[in-house]
Formats: sequence, C-alpha cells, structure tokens
Amino acid sequence: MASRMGLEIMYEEAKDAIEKASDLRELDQIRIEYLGKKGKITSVLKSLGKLSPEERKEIGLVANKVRQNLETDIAEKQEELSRLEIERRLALESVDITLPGRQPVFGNRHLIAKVIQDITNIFIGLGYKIAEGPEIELDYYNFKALNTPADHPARSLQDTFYIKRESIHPSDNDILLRTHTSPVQIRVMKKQGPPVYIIAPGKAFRRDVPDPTHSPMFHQVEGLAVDKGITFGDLKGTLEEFTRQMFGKDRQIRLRPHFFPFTEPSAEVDVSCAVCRGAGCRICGTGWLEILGAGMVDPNVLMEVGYNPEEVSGFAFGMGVERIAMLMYGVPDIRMFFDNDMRFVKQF
Ligand code: 2NL
Repeated sequence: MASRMGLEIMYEEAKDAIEKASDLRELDQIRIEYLGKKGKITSVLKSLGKLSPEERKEIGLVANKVRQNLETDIAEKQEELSRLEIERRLALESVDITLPGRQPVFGNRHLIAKVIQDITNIFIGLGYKIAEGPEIELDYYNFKALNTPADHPARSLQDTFYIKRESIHPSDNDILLRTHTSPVQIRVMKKQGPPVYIIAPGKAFRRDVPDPTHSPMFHQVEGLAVDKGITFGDLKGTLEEFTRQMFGKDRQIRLRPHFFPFTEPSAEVDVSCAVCRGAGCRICGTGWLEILGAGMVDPNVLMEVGYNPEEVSGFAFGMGVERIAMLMYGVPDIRMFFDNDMRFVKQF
C-alpha cells in the first residue's frame, strides 16, 4: 500500500516524465500510466477503502492532491506541446508570397489553323456561313456533280485516293478521299434552295509525292455565292475585298483566263507582290503571286443540284491554305507544316 512518501516519489517521477515528454502521444502515455483506469494514482485512490479511517484521510488527501497536480501539469504541458507543434508546421508550410509564380506553358494554334481562321473571318464579315462535310466522299459529290467528266485526269487512280470496297458495291471506285472541299457545297445546295453564301474550309487529299509544294494532305478554303443576278463583277469585287483584308489595303489583283470543269468562265487570280508591287523582283519573279482559282458556277452544276440557271447564277472560288500561308509567312517548304518540329510550330 502506498505511503505519503511513496506518493510523493510517484509524483516526482511523473512530473519528471511530463517535463521530458517530447510530443502529445508520449504525454498521453504518461497520463494513462498515472491517471488512467488502471493508473498508479487511480489504484491508490481505489484501494483507500482497505485503510484505517486515519490512514484513509491522510493518504486520500495526498493522493487527491497528487492527482490534481498531475492533471494541471499535464494540461500545461499539453498546451505547450500543441503550440510547439503548430509552430513547427507553420515553419514547414509557410509560403513565400514574394516568389515569382510558375510560368505555365502556353501552346499556340498551328499556323494552318490560324490562316484558315483569318480567311473564314473575312468571309463571315461579308455575310457568308461556314459549311462542313465528310472527308471521305462519294465520287458523285466530289466529281460527277461538279461536271467533271469520267476521263478527267483528276479522276484517275493516279491522282485520287480511292477506297476499295471489295464486292460490297457494284463499283469499287465510288468512295474516295475528297480532292477539294467543293463536295461540301454540292451537299449544301442539294439540301437548300438559293440564295447560298457559304465558305467551306477543310482538308483535301491528292496522290502527290511530297515535295516543296506538294503534300498528299492539304487544306482548302472554297467559297460559293448563288443568288439572283450574281455576276462576274461580284466575283471580282468580292475577291478584291478579300485580298485587301487578307494581304493589305494597297494590294491589287489580276485575273488570268483558266479552265475548271465546274466553272465557266474560269480564272486564276494573282495578288501583286508586296515588295515590288507588280514590277517583278527576286521574291515573286513576275510581280504577281497566284493565290486562288475562281469562276462562274457552270450551269450544269446548278442544274445537277436542282437550281434553275435561268433564274439564278453564282460564283465560286477555291484557295490552297498552305500556299497562302507560305506566301504570307515566308515558309519555303509545305512539308514543314506537317513535320511537327516544335521549333517551327512554336514560331507562329
Ligand atoms: C483552285 C480552284 C476552285 C471552285 C474551286 C466550285 C465549287 C462549286 C461549284 C463550282 Cl460547288 N466551283 N469551286 C471553283 C473554281 C475554282 O478552286 O485552284 N483551288 C485551289
């Protein structure tokens, strides 16, 4: 049985342990050791009944005092340790708000996407709507509806990617990768009557061996206007406005007679060179840079989509996006657009 002396030694031991406790867990272990259900002080208090009334009074008084003191000591130490713990974490987790932020990596659009957007935005401003369609097309929409005869070289296996469908369909040659975005416009005209003012941007495919000016996949923007009384003058005025917004106010255009199966008459369109303004120099050679092909929609095409060429007329044009991007940004080789060399891609 504990004596007053024993309790005092017990208290000194406990006080010492509390003093040395280095964290809250250790402190709690000490609390349990002395004040827990089976703790050293608790046991003394529980066994008081076995003592004589005088002893009970004396030991009870001392044991209760020790319990009270220990509770106070532990509470004080707990507070101290909690404060230290908070200080330790604050030191660890503190943020230096004067440090510069981490620079996020900004991507940029591909130059071809940018040029497509610049071209289409100009025509949006002129009241045109954007039209899209499949890249895998039927021969009908890509060639036949565009007045292109069966023996036209563009329709040969040499020039166009055909998709073979072994014995699924009577003809093996009626599915292909579109060679221009014109079929998009045929689809729109077949779906709705005139007036039509649309722009068709997108990918086109031709069986070319890659070289500085050819790629088997490239991008096109075609435009189409069909309405009552559309004239060649409207075509020329529209292209002039486009050219000046795209290349600059001081640029001129020049139309040279040409042939396309789907337009009559047809023309190739040049823009005056920015350097020599049409005089001829090292950059352009002749003073003029070819930018697109255009013409009045052939009456056969209008009839094919169910329009009456006696009531409406239209003009159409098509431009190669890579060609225009090469002219505007001085890119010497079309293959650079598709090499995915980041040193090139990140420049624009
Ligand atoms: C070029 C020439 C051209 C067209 C495309 C067209 C479309 C329809 C009807 C008539 Cl639906 N024509 N498109 C007309 C003339 C020229 O493109 O050199 N493109 C790169």
